[in-house]
Amino acid sequence: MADPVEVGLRCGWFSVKANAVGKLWSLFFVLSAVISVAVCWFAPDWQWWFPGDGQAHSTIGKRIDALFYLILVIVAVTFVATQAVLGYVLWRGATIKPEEKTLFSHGSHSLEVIWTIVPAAVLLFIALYQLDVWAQFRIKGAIKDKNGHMVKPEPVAEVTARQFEWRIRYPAVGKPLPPKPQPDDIYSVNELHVPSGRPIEITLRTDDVQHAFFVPELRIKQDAVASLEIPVWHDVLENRSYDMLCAELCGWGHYKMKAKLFGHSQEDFDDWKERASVEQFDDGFRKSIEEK
Ligand SMILES: [Cu+2]
Repeated sequence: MADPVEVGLRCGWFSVKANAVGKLWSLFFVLSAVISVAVCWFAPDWQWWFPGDGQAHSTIGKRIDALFYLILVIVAVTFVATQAVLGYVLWRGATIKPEEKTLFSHGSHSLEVIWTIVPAAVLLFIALYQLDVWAQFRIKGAIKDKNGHMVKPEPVAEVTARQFEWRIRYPAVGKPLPPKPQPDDIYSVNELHVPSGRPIEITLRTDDVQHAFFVPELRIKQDAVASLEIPVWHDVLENRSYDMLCAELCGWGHYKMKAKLFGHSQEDFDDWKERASVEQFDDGFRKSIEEK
């Protein structure tokens, strides 16, 4: 038969060890919440959040970022509260005295009602709150410019994805974008030029497999689906270039579909089109005749 003194000592040792492990877990859960919040707080300054300089460069992109931050705050508050309760319970369990009574619970009806209704209300709030952003992203009649005015986006180009490049068709200078190719259309490859400061529309197509038009800094992403012509609208708030990518694994050369989107002032856009048109239709012969 085991010596009762020895058994008592052994239980004491185990309970000291269990208490230490309990405290360790408690600190782990609390610290993980503290570290997560600290990282979230500083991440935008460290540019860990979003590509480029961390800012959205389109009106819809700014709204999408605002939604992201709203959801992040809701999730962060829930996470911190959960971790704090978990840490407290573990700490309390690890430091409870042998003479204290342990609390046994077989569930609480009120608590269950609360933690069902509160998340449902939060989800309903997010669903209703984001309706306006979704409408601007997907419903043409709801597009607003940077000043909040309803506008009709101007069709500027047809963007056709193909393995493995972007072919872009613009109308001739001074003409609207024709639905079908015309002899005087202007073409570019892997360079999309658009006027900045107002909503524009591109028609997205694919010649072969499924691709995805993605401009991370504008927060614009749209699949290009075979046999469909999909209108994509957005504005570009600055006159500069942005990475334009394919976000669908479309084949062995998918990595090559890295292109550029250029935002121009109206004047620079018109100049670019003029130059592109002259360059495209110059056969070298006509120019030499004109020079003589
Ligand atoms: Cu691709």
